[in-house]
Amino acid sequence: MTMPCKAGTDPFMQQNDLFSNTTKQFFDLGGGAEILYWKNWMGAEQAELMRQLIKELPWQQPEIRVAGQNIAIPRKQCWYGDAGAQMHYSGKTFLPLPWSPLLSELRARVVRECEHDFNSVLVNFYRNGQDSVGWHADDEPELGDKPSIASLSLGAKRRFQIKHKNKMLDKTDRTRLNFELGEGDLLLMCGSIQESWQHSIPKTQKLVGPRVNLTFRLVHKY
Ligand SMILES: O=C(O)CCC(=O)C(=O)O
Ligand SMILES: [Mn+2]
Repeated sequence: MTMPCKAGTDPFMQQNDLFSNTTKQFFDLGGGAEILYWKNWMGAEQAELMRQLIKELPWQQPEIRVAGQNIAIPRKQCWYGDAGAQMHYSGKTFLPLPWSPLLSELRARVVRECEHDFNSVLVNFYRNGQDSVGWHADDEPELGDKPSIASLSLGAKRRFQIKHKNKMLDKTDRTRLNFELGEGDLLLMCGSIQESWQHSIPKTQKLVGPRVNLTFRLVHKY
């Protein structure tokens, strides 16, 4: 069953909250692929939250196998979740760390806002412009059909690019979108987006500060 970003969301709605800087926008990418985007979802507290996460999380830089070689991923990361919410990618299994009070509270806030359930979070730490994540879709089998994934970005703004998997379609403007994500922005990907689109955070030569991104996911246990 296709799970829309939010039942009854008007595709053209743009809603400004008078009491905060948050702006909410809905993007219908066609074919059932959807994005909900809350710019400035989190206020000034986001900077302190990022500092705390950078200081307290047990960051790792795992190696993955690319073209027959072991290569360290170009960023640091941690995986937290309910017991059994394991992730597999690039031939590796990642066991979740148990929720810390801070991450657990953050999950509750994201679940409430997105109206979707999440039992795990992948936390990525981009130290500078040379850290990145290549083109990919979050389409691991344990995420099930049409997974909803909520992405919270703290710290420096970085370009989040999305493109259609169909290379012919990708040649037209309509099938590429960029978001500058950081400083407390929240973005929810849902519907068929992981089937037909890919996303990435490219490296940049610009001098950029640290950024922490948290992608909340619902892992189906086997
Ligand atoms: O850092 C981001 O905004 C994206 C991270 C991402 O795509 C992932 O962890 O799968
Ligand atoms: Mn991703």
